[in-house]
Amino acid sequence: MGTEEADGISRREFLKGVGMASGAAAAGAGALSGASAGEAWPAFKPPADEVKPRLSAAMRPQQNEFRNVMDLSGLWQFQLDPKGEGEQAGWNHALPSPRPIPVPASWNDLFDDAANYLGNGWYAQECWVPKTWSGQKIFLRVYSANYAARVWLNGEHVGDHEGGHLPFAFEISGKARFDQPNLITIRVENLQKPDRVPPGPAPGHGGGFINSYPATTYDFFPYAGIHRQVALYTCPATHLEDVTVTTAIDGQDGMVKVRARASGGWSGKGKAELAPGYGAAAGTLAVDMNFTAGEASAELRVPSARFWTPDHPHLYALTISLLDSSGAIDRYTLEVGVRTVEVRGDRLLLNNQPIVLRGFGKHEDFPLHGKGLDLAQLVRDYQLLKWVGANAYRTSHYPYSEEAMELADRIGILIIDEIPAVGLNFAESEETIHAWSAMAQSQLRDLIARDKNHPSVIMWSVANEPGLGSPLSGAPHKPQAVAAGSSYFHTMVGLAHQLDSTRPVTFAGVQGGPNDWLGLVDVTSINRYYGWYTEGAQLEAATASLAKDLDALHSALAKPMILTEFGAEGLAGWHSQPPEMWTEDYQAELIGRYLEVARERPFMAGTLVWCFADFKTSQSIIRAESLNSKGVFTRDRLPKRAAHLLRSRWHGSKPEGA
Ligand code: GCB
Repeated sequence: MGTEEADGISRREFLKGVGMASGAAAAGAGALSGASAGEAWPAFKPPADEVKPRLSAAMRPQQNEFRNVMDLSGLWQFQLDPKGEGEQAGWNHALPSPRPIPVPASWNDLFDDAANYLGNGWYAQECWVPKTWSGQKIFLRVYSANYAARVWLNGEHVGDHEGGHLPFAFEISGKARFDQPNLITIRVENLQKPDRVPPGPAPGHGGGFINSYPATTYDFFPYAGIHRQVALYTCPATHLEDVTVTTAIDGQDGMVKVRARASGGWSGKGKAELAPGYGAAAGTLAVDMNFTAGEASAELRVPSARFWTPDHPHLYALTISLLDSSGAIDRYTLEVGVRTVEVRGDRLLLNNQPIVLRGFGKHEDFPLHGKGLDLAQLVRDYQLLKWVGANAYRTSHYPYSEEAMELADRIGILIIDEIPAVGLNFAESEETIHAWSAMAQSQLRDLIARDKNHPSVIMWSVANEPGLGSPLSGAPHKPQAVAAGSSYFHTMVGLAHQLDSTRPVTFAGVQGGPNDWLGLVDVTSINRYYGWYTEGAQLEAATASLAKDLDALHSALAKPMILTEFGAEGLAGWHSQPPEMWTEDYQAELIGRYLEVARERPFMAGTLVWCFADFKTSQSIIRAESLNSKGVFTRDRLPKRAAHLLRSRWHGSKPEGA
């Protein structure tokens, strides 16, 4: 749930508010408050870094005959800096008393003194750069560091980045040495700052999410550290800086449209080749490209194309080459799925057919690794998604790894791809909201730049449960806060459409939140907890409220609708008959009833259970074992009763079946 404590509301008021809220949200559904986008609210400016083109961090490094990648995953040196003295004391040259740490991994589960630590953590690693790389452009890429990083090479500052979950890169050509090892130092800082996205609790409201410790505005543990790989990579002096692929369907044929950008405004010849399957020799279909002032585009017609669907996730291999008189000078290959996504009336269409998303909200979360990339866990999770009959999930509440996206393309999972805008409360000060908007716009640009070519990505989500204070209290919405949120969504949805006209945009709305904001997106996504946070133990009343709420929203907004969250805590091994709250039986019963309400409504384009697996949270009075136990799998991925129920409902359902 939302940001009650951040809004200065005590636990007692929160619980009272929840009690008062029975049916309040349902009764309010359908009523637009009248505050329109931007009303009484100054328009948001783009962040300052938008004026310069983004560095090629978005293009995932790859190894081929022109490009190199050196993955620096492994044991690094590590030191906490609770006094914040490292920079002044010259730790960028050497850590005074380091211990070993794996990269990637969160630091929290590894060292007792780092468990709840908020502050700076320093990483250091030495590496050789091969002489054969001289003359090429060399970059240092950090695939994700939560939540801010400062980077040095051989003691020299090379760049800063704020925000977790997305890659960033700095050019180090001319700085890397070839005759001795290079020292990379990265200072990671995980403070919960109120003006960041995601924000920490506002000053004076230190309790965070229901007095959680460490205090957060959101309901997951603030794992920190270098969460994904660190790599050095190269590009030739003239190289591809960006490739955008969009696809269309023309009868039986697929159309693959490619736009590419070469560095330095380069002009010359290029080639786009499409091979029938990943790993097949290139060259089955080819078209010439002409780069002028760095830009080129091309279109390939794929006769009798195999269209990408979750059941048949067929991928083609697209290779773009830059050519000079001697032949190729750079090359980049990516997997392409030919498919279309469209919102038509109140239906969501994939390849012109209605599609219903069946799946979950997830987390990147696992014991010991925390939010650190764990490929074994990723593969297992996707096996379990298939086992349970899911075809989709939302990357709640931040972007997941590039491998997660790649695997979703390959095995056929649809993704609602979300920026880390969780815990935003539009009753905060104007200054804070402007800071959020700038950071969220930047994150949206980075996310779309990184993930735009994945067929698995079906829509962008620009926030989770933006709030106005205490959403369930039934208190009237403050018009100024509604207007601030409307302006935020107006800006974010407009930006997403401008950057990618091929996918719908949404956000996951909180129960009791204003409908004005939902009116600004393409697909109505709502999180609902009737039967848990409201009308607990009363499943008849809960499902009646749900049905009323869905119908009212549909008649007000007339768009496809997705339940992006619903669920109940199910403590593994707890049972009761009749089903009582906190048992596996109650969890399964509630989920089953929600699915029935959704199935009766053709405008329902998806049911995403909250959530896939139990996950770690900060400590608080509502999270036993510091876990949110709404997973249908345990944290170590064992199925609860709800998982079996979902498997029996979802397996073999038709694409349009809930
Ligand atoms: C929500 C949030 C999610 C929480 C969930 C809960 O609405 O979006 O982050 O974990 O509720 O279980 O309270």
